[in-house]
Amino acid sequence: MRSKTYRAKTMKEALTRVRRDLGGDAVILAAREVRRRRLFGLGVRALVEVTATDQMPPEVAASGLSTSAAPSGADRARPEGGATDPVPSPGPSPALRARFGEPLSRLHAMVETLSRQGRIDHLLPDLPAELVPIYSQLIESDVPEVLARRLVRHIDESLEPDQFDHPESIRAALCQAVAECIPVAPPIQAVAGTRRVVALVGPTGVGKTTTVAKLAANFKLAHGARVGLVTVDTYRIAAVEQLKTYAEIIDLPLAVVNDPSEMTRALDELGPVDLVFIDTAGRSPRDEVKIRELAEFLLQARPDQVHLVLSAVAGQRSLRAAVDRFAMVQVDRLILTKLDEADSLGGVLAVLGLSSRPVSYLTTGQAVPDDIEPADRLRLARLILRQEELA
Ligand SMILES: Nc1nc2c(ncn2[C@@H]2O[C@H](COP(=O)(O)OP(=O)(O)O)[C@@H](O)[C@H]2O)c(=O)[nH]1
Ligand SMILES: [Mg+2]
Repeated sequence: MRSKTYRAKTMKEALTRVRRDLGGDAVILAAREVRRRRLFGLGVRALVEVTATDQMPPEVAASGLSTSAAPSGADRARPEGGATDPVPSPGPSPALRARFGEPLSRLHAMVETLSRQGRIDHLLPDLPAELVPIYSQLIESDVPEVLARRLVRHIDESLEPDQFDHPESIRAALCQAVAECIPVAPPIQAVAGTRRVVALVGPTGVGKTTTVAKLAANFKLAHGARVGLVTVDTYRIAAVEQLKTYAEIIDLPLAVVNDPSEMTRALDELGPVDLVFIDTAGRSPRDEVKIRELAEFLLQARPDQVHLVLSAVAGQRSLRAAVDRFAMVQVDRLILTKLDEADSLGGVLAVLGLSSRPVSYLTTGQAVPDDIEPADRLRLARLILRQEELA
């Protein structure tokens, strides 16, 4: 048994779609006129909304409005032979179960569906049935409720009535709506003969050093750019060693800066390079003093771009904390790491709205230099919605 809501410009059109979809025995559960504000406030459009089900137990069907003009309400039909059936005691007889078992279980399923729908109706009155699974999918992907509601409302307003019949149109509209929430930036440009300085900042362990290595290797090997590295990650000896190892493998000059006053000299010592990547120490978003210290280093380096590195594995709360605290450093872009490890990406979507900075790169594994790609809003939207797997 299926129950669906249809929207059309006229009642005739709605009933035609009900019959075509659910068959001649379809029963109308509700019909009403809905007024929808058009996008960008371009007036109001009136639509007819009809909720119908394809079949019902006879006694329930008789209380509804059927497209095949079944009697309603008072004219309640008895189930065939119902008057002569003995009243079972204490439980239903096998004969009775055989007769009513299936309609009753269907009725039960319908009540379940309506009750689930009821919960969503409470939050989203007027949401067409076709969009209920979309809302559920967003919630399951950890998209915050407020954002999920905004997205389904947007889809509801932007779809034409006949598109509600096509799940692929709904999926495409959802993907588009999510993609529109994701600002992206073009990849870093290396211009021969002009020194560009790019710094990566972010909490500890999110993948800054690995991402610097991926970017540096790609720019040198794939684009033939002259690349230099600077590390201010001097809190942990191992962290400097980590970048040194990459610098040796990729064959790049590396400067270690222990104090902001050494920055200008260190940059000059790299020689004629087109791109400098600055790797920084991971700062706990709670550690305001260290983030100020980081700001000092960056003030001296005068980077062309600062990318805040965020791990997709982090919970929404820590992502928000990182965005808030690193706002003290002038962040221009976001890099999302560890997409391969994240169970869901809905939290990332919420944080993108909060930060309003565009995403520059996505990283998808530990392999240097392969597991990195320039951010693509449709790809990220499909990943968030699980319409696509990481290759
Ligand atoms: N699965 C996965 N692991 C990553 C990714 N990027 C970095 N890592 C791993 O995360 C760990 C911390 O990375 P690191 O670059 O040292 O982080 P940092 O402290 O921010 O510099 C290392 O084990 C990396 O291999 C990624 O995209 N996916
Ligand atoms: Mg590091």
